[in-house]
Amino acid sequence: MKLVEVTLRHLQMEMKSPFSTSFGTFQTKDFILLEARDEQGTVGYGESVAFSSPWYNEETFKTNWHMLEDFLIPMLLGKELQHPDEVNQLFSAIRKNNMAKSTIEGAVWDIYAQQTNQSLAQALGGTKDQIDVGISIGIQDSVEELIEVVRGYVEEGYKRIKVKIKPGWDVDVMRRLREAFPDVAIMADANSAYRLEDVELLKQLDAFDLTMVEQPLASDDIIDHATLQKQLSTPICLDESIHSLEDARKAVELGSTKIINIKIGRVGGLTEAKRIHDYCMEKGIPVWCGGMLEAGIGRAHNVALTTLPNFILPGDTAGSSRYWEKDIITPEVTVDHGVIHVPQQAGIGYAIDLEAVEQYTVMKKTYNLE
Ligand code: OSB
Ligand code: MG
Repeated sequence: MKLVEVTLRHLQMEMKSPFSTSFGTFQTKDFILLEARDEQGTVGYGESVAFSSPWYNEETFKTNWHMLEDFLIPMLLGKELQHPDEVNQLFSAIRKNNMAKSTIEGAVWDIYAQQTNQSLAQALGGTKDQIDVGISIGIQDSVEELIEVVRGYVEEGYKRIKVKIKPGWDVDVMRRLREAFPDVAIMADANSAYRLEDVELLKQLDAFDLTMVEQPLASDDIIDHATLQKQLSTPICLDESIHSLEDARKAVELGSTKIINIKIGRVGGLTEAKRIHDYCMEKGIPVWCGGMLEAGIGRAHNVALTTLPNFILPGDTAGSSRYWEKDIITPEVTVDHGVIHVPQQAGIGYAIDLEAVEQYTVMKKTYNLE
């Protein structure tokens, strides 16, 4: 396989409803859709999960464009590859910028799966033909509204409800949610809104039988999380702190995390995501697939990754219609009683909807060999 042409598009899509976290609110999504063509004419797609502001991590839509245009695309154009894992190795010469790396690595995996006549799930070593999914719910204006929103998704069959918390929207919210839904799997995601000094407050969450609390402390921390975990009975799950297999190993060895949220973009691509999965499986650490409010291409990649056997807990990969009036793939990703049926065709198993893509395109640029 050898890439001969890459096109970057700036897509802009409006979310059906705003999504609020402890660090900010999302309404309009600006992101990069990457199309790569190899010398045999096979076309693969990748989606950047970087947001337009550096709130979740340091990357942005624009830093990803810069990294792709000035470094990553030139490194891959014309390069003969036997296997997508080689991309991870090649890119190790460039520090961080994991979401940018993942954007083009994902397209290479897509091409590889098509050319070896396997679904992306099979190409990754996936074993499931359906995956269990949960849903992540942003901070609402009132607890009453939150309960109504949760009720709707519980009725749709989502297998786990995650709610965002932040100081002032935490213990009381979780108490009332647990009272309203005594038997539902519920978890909380703080997106780094607390400090170790908040331990007494965080300990109060132990009363609500939460499946886990996600990333309570700083995004670059694995030391204080270990100290906190010793005082909590609720398992801690790290998200922002884990960028690589090495990060995962250190966090697990320190006891900073009992569960890991794997996001393909955050760890630099599917190859690294699979390595973290394999390591966690060996260590008895369950993993699940996180979400970045993806459009269809990123969502399809999440579906494929989640078919690996240690994705034991339901992920955040909800159906397309939870986010978008119209997604950029056909069919859209649909959830049936909390389950996504994994497509079996070669490649990602969802076709790009070029008409929708054109509609959302703000700008595009093509890069050729030579
Ligand atoms: O921390 O998992 C997160 C959305 C934006 C940024 C960070 C996170 C999230 C979510 C939503 O929780 C997951 C999704 O539905 O895609
Ligand atoms: Mg999170």
